[in-house]
Amino acid sequence: MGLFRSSMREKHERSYSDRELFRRYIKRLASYRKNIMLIALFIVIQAIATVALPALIRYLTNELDGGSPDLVFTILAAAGFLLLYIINWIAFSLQQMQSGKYVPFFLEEMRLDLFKKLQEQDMTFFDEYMSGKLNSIIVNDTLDFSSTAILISNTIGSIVISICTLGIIFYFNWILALITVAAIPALFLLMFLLRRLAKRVSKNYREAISSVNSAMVEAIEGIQVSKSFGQELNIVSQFEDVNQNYFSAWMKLTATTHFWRPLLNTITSIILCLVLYFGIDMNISVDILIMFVLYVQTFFRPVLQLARFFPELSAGMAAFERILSIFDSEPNVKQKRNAQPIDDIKENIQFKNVNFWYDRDNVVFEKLNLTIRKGEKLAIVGHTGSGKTSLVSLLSRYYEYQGGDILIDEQSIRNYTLDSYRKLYGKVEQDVYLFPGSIKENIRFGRKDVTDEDIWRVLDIVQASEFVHRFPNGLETIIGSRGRDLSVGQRQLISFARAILLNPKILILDEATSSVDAFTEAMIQEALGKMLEDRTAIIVAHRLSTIVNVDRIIVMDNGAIVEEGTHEELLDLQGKYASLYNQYFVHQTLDWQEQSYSK
Ligand code: M5T
Ligand code: MG
Repeated sequence: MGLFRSSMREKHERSYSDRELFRRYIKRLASYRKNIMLIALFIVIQAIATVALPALIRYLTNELDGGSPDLVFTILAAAGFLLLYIINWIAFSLQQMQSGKYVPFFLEEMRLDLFKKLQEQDMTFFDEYMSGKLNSIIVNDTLDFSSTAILISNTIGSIVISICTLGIIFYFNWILALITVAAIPALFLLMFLLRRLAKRVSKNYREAISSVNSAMVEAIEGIQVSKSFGQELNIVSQFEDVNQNYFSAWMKLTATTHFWRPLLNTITSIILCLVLYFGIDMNISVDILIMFVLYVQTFFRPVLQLARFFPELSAGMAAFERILSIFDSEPNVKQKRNAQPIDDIKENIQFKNVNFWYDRDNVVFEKLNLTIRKGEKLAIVGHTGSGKTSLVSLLSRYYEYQGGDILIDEQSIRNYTLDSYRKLYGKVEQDVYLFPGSIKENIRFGRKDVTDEDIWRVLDIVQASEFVHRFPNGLETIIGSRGRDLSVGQRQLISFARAILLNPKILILDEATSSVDAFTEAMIQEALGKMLEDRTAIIVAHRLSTIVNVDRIIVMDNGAIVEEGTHEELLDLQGKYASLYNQYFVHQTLDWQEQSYSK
């Protein structure tokens, strides 16, 4: 499957026993028991009206047999029919109305719960779940699962109809009644056995549709890369594979869930033939025989519904299993039960013998030690992949570390409430993400107490008010997803403003490697100077202009801090920093640029 192979990988998967699934299913439905009972009641009313019909027909046949009926009788009989149909119709409409109210509610509640659960997760979860798959669970699986929500009501209704019909036919002729029920045990056994197959094919189907979603999302995310490499056709053909896989999973699902329908109809027909044959053989009266034939049909309709219960439930459960796997994903990053709030840093931040890995096979930090004083401006430099982003991600509690501890004022950061802890930080990510919406909303980011003046003030601080003013709609300018309508530098300034608005005690900046033009560079530099005032700042630095101005630079190599000091001190060391400087940073000095232009 080439590029999309990983989108077809289902990690984080859990499986549940049928019992466990059913228990959780019932629990989920518990708060809707009133609706379920009401729907079942309307089904039962329909059932009674339906069950009464053959009896009425039998009565009529009996009367007609005796000679020409009088007018009153005919009118009464017609009225009886009409009444039964009207009752049926009203009960059916009420049942539909109830389902129409409750199923969307059920769906909405489940989607909301899932969405909340996603927000609780830390980054490990999002590294493992592709966004396409999550999208598929929240949109498709919940929709399919919610269709099982009325399964229970249908089943209750069906049980009641079957029992009523059974009682009536046994009352009239127990031999014919026995013939009628003879096939039932076999039918149920078949359906019970089918449930595993149904669950398996449904599960494959769900995985296939989620792969299509993931592939679609990844392909759109990567569209620029595909275009720049002229690989659009190649991507299409790889998508075709994923799509083909979905197609065959779908075919299997349809085949499994539908092949038994004609089978069940055949069984009903055979039973009908047998009832007719033995009925005639036993010489029973025509009216009873007609009634019996009608009751066999009335009886089998709910039985078919009941028999479908297992395969339908299993198919729904395949969706439910995926939904539960999200509900049951416990975030790794958790606050301790008696966690305390924190509102400022008094002394320092300490990394003590911190061990960390994303993946057990690739350890990022082993016994990492670092102390950052309050108010210090610290720069982290190092080759790509040396662990700079990982260090600040740990501090932001995106990931849980596996060994050692990170302390603020001698207290483990795990002892602080997550909410208050995260409020200490303002963070500008390496890969700036802006939401599709107005510039104002992106900076304000949900905070209600922020006025336009506040926003202009932070835009001033980060030197961005000028370009925002130039947009005809100013703060209300709508930017595309990921901020596509802005230049890279502009996006960065907006994300600076967003971070500064929070007035954080600690500012974390993961500079993007992409170089901006000299003018923006100067703007960012000036913005930075103001942003860092009176704060503790940790900057993953890619710009010379940033590193020369900080209090201390640490040099990372392969997950370890190998050197530290100021720019001059480190240059004098003639070690790792000096070589990094000569590789990266020297190109950014004015001297170097003047030299190279004059050549
Ligand atoms: C440090 C690995 C990566 C590297 C090491 C983000 C991330 C990193 N890694 C993972 O296995 N999974 C992940 O999700 O961790 O990576 P880093 O901290 O991102 O490095 P950096 O910030 O110094 O690099 P750069 O390129 O941003 O300058 O071995 O494989
Ligand atoms: Mg990085």
